[in-house]
Parts: sequence; structure tokens; C-alpha cells
Amino acid sequence: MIWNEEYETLPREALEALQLKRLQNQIERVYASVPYYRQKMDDAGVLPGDIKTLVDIQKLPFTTKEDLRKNYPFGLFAVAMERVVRIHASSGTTGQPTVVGYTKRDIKIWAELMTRSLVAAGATQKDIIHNSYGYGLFTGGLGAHYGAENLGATVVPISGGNTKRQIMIMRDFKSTVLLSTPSYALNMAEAMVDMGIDPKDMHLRVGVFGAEPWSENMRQEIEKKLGIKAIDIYGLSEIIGPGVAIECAEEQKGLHVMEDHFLPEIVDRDTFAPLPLGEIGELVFTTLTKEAFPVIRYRTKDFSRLITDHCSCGRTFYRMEKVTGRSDDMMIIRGVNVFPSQIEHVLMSIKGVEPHYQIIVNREGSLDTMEVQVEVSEDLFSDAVKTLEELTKRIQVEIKDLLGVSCKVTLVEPKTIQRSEGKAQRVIDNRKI
Ligand code: DLL
Repeated sequence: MIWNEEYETLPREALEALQLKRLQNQIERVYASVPYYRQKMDDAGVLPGDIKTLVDIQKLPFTTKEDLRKNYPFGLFAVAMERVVRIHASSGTTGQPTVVGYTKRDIKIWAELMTRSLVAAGATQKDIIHNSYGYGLFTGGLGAHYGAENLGATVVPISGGNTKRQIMIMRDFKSTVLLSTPSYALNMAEAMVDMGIDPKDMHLRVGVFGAEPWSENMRQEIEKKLGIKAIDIYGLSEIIGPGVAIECAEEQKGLHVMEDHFLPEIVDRDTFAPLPLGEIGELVFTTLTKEAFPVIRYRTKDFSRLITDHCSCGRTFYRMEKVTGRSDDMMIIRGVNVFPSQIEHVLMSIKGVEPHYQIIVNREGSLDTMEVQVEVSEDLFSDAVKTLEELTKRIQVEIKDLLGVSCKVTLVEPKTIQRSEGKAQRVIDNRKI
């Protein structure tokens, strides 16, 4: 199903004409109303009138998280505060929070994009939507909430945490759609079993999961454990929140970018030079319609590529490949680049291992050490020591083969790794303390 046929299936030519018109307006407005952007454009020697085609966007300077920090809290807002009706902010675990604002119109557009996303995932007005994304400064809870209400579905605004109560409510209210991070979905699946509830006896049909990277293997695990279809949703607060891109239920292969509101680019991860369509690099977004907090060429640090193939769902928006990691997540272990997603890939392909793991990095003298702690399944843990030894060895060898770096593997008892109620913390890097 498609929520907004008029825009979501626009022929590419008409879509690109619309994007150009919106881009030109946006740049003019930003130049006139945000001194910081005006200064950056002046420094780069580019004026709004220089944007004559979509490719001309490449003349504009990038915006980074650093720019947002420098302008903390409201320095990049493009409207007067009396027009701002909502503020959200990132968690700020890596420093100062980044603050974003919305006008009434921004909120309306965001709700529309979230509705489109839920419909692409297979939700309808008849659904009871259990929203476990955190409500508050995080964009997940309220962003999804407004989209679900706009769809006309019934929203259960439960937020994250208090897992047992969540499950009771989900069962008693006969919720059909689950919105949460993928790691929290797995946490809930496990808690259901602990409570003596077979997850398949719940009424859940679809899950819309995002806010953190998750592998294809993780998807299979969630689909199997909960007996649902698991759909990937992508977004970031700097651009709007959840609903920047969504997988369609038809293909579950790549996420359609809401291109009538956001212009995606892929740039080289080291040189930041624009890459041809289809190549993997860092995702960059420009907002085309945002009023309160427009952003120009925002470097997301997320890695993906754009897929231009025709999609059987009928949407004409290009798809972005599932994000498997961000440059921030990359660890350098004894000179080798390692992404947590690569380790997850190895772990999830091995039988007997549970999808709960943590990576601990230390520095001993001048040497980096990496330990992978992973839970093994209940029946295996009580098995002979020999089996456990073999399993440890196998994981070690597979990680070494894939990454070229050796690590210590520790198999831990079921339910010992801390469960997430939002975004999972996969890495503890003690070198940074
Ligand atoms: O996580 C918004 C969101 C809420 C998206 C709910 C989806 C569902 P931030 O807290 O600003 O916003 O974090 C944004 O999370 O740059 C990615 O690194 C990561 N991320 C978000 N969605 C996905 C996804 C929300 N589907 C950052 N796959 C982004 C992989 C994701 N990473």
C-alpha cells in the first residue's frame, strides 16, 4: 500500500524538477536567515543564485555535527523562536547534545512521512500500534506517535522500559504492530518466553525497527522469534527524526528515501568527493522543506549506497542500502579497522550463539586487545566443556579470517549481557576513558 500516491510514485523527471525548485527556495531562505550558513557560503564563494541544477549542490559546503555544536543550542534555527513549536535533542553521549527545532508545518510534514513509512511497512488504520520508542528529547517516540495517529491507527504510547508490563499490555490490548529498536525487540521476545508466553501467540504482525544498525541475520532472528515481518526504518534527528527512509513490505530490500523532502548524496568516506550513483560511501542529506531547522549537505557519518533499480512496490524514490555502520563506530584495533557489524555478522551465522554480545576493547601497554563476549544458548551451555571450547575456537577463527585481527572470545551464560531498552551499547572501549 502507498499512503501518498501523488508524491511517492512521481516520475523521476517530475520529482527532480520538484527537488530543484525546493532546493533553490531552501538555499535562498537559509542564506537570508541563518548568518552561519551565509558566512560559510560566502567563504566558499557561492551564492543562492548559483544553484541552477541539482548537481550544483556540490558547490555548497558540508555541514557537520561540529557545526551544530558550535551553534548550540539554537544558532542554526532559521525562524524566530515564537514559530518553533517543538525541540528535540540527541542524547549527547559523545559530547554536547545537538538541538533541533520544528515549526507547526515541520511537525505536519514529519507526521506525513512517518505515516508513509508505517503504510509502507504494511500498517493500516485498523492496527493497534505499540510504540516502544523512547518519548522525550529523542525523536523516536513522538515522531512515530504523530505518524501513527495521522494514519488513524490506535497508538499505545508506552515508551521504552518496564519490559514485563509492556508485554502484558501488548498481549491484553492485542497490539498488531510493534515499534522499537531491533535490540529491544529481541529483549522483549526473550522476556515473553521467560513469562511463559509464546511470542507467536501474541497478535503482532509487523515490527518497524530502527535507530541502530542491525544485520540481515538479526532480522531473521527477530522474524523467527516474534513470528512477524521486520521492517527497517531509518532517520536521524538532524534531518527530521524517524521517517527519512523506509523499507517497503514488498521487497524488504533497501529503504526508500523520502526524496521529495530530503536530497541524498553519497560521498567518499575519506575525501568527501561526490561518488557516482550506486557506490558505497558516507550518506549526506539536504533538507528541502524544513522551516525551523534546515540543514545543507549534512554529513551523517552513516555508510550506505543508493539503489536506483525499479521497485515492485511502485515507489519511484531511490532506495538506500541498509546502513551497517557509521564512521563513529569504527574501532582501530592494532591498526585494523573493525566495525561491530562485522563481528555481529560472524556471531549471527554460528549456531548455538545468541544475538546478545558485547565487544570490550582495552589497551595493555602499547597493545590493543579486543574481547568478544557472547551468550550461548541454554542447552549448549550445559553441554560438555569440549563443545564450548570448539565453539570458542570457531568464533575466534572466523573473526580472524574476516577481519584479520585476533581477539579473545568469552562465552557467557544466557542472560548475562545487559539488555537494551533503546539503542544497544555494543562496544565498551576502555581506551577512551
Ligand atoms: O535514531 C531516529 C530514529 C528513531 C530512527 C526511531 C529510526 C527509528 P538519532 O538518535 O539522531 O535519531 O540517531 C541517528 O542512528 O545517524 C544512524 O547512525 C542510526 N540509525 C538510525 N536508524 C538506523 C537504521 C534516530 N535503520 C543515527 N539502521 C543515525 C542503522 C540507524 N542505523
